[in-house]
Amino acid sequence: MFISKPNLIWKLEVPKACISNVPIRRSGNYQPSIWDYNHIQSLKNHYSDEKFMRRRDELKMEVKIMLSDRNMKQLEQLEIIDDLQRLGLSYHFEDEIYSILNNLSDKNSKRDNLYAKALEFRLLRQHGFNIISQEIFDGFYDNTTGFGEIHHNEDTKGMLYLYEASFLAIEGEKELELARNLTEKHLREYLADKNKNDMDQNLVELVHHALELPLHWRMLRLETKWFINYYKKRQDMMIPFMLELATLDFNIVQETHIKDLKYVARWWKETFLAENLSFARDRLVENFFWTIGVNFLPQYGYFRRIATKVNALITTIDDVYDVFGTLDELQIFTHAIQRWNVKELDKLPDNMKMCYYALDNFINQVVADAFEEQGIFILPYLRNAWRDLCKSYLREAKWYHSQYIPSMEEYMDNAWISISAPVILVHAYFLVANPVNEEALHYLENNYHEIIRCSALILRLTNDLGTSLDELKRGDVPKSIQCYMNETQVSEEEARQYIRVLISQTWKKLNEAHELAAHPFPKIFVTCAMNLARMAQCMYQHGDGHGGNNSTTKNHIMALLFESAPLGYKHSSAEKEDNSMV
Ligand code: 0FV
Ligand code: MN
Ligand code: MN
Ligand code: MN
Ligand code: MN
Repeated sequence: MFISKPNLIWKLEVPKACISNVPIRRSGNYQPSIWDYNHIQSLKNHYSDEKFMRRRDELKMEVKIMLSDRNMKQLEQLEIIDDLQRLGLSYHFEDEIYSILNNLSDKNSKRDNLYAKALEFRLLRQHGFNIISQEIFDGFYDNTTGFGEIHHNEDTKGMLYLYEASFLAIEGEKELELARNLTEKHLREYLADKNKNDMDQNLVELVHHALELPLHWRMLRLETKWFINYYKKRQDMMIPFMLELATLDFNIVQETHIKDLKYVARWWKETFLAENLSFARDRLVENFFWTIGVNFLPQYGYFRRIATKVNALITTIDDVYDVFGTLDELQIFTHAIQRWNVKELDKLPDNMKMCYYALDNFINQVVADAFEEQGIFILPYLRNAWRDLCKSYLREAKWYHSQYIPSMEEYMDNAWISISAPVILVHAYFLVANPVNEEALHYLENNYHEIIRCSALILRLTNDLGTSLDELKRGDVPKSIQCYMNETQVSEEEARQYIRVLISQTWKKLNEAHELAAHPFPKIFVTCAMNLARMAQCMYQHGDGHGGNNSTTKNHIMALLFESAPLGYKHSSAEKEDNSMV
């Protein structure tokens, strides 16, 4: 077989150190921010009025009454839970949902249709119930014919739900892997069907959406915005008060997000980092968008504010290493961070000093807040995470400057740290856990927990798929795709396919880590870690959604932050003023 030779595009010239003491620096070629500071600060509040809160409480009560109806069929209850989750409302009904699912799992249900089984399986797994896939699909799966029988029935809805359920698999669940392949094939054929016009258009749309990205990998808030619209069209299977609640709740929560955004935009302006480190990405709104993906819940405003600062500092310091610094400077900077010693900064350019100070000030403030709030001293944990990150950045810088191409293993070993997920999640832990747990601290220090590692791997691999071509053009270390090509002599497309397989496998490990992490981590932290992986899928699905000013991210940000969900005829006064940015 002919194996195409990899195209060694990453072997670019490394600029010679200096000419007359002025270092030659790379350029990130990053475009300025597309978001206007004054516009952000001028955004108006529409949903703070008491009447909206009162209406929301009434509607919540209606849902609670519905969920407690003992005459409702179990399948109907499951469908409502699924809808509540997709509508972004489940956080209001956690106790009710838990109690319904808990009663189910005791009963070891005997559902006779695939759709119902798959839905039940997905919901139970999502909520951490220990459920064995072989058992639940017993009767549909056969050791010799696999899921072959159902293919015959052309049960597309069942296929779709089994497809979505298959993403909850953990390693070694062979039948779910087969199920995924089989259902995906069926669903693709279904979409390719020429008689599409005669088909149920709502189902067509849902299948299309699922094949674009499975539900389990989706960023919840964008799914909510999409699903509200979809739900509206589902006339016969739509409960009007749930639609009204979802719409109203989306808009109320959006306003708390806007408040957080205004705050972080002011902070960012006051750091002057964008002006003084003009080579770096000025991506405050995008950095904030990540935090909504990780935790959108309205009561976690402090989380989003601090997490946005973390993201902004990461994005800037990553560019110091990848674009701006000479190897000498980066060594000095890294050393100063290792010892947390300002005196070592003397020889550095002023903007790198500023960067150090911005980081130091930021950490000190978070440490002071935590001390005031919980009486704990978290400085060592935060500093330690940044030390690890900077060390991994320096390692890549050394590879780049010596034109070294690491093996895949060597690369990955460093790359899950250099993608910054450990820094993000160590901070996240202290921002959501109250009180902190001694055992959890151990997994944040010298021995990152599996849930952090898996989330980090997905962030790294999706980032490499989305950003590596631009990175190589500007001059950067070979990323996973290139390391793999170099090691195995496969083509770029084959290497990309391999990375996609790795991502799928890592999701299975992440699903398993989700169970493992339930002790000692609080549920909200585990959710944040999973959501970081989901956010990565969202950001890098169509190229570099973070740094590249791409229109997908712009549209997503518009939909979540600057465009409200249209209410029906009620309360329309709140929508008169348009917040749109463009
Ligand atoms: C850097 O991107 C960057 F912004 C990261 C690490 C994405 C995730 C971070 C945030 C949530 C802010 P880039 O592709 O330049 O990262 P690498 O590690 O490939 O240089
Ligand atoms: Mn970079
Ligand atoms: Mn980097
Ligand atoms: Mn990258
Ligand atoms: Mn989309």
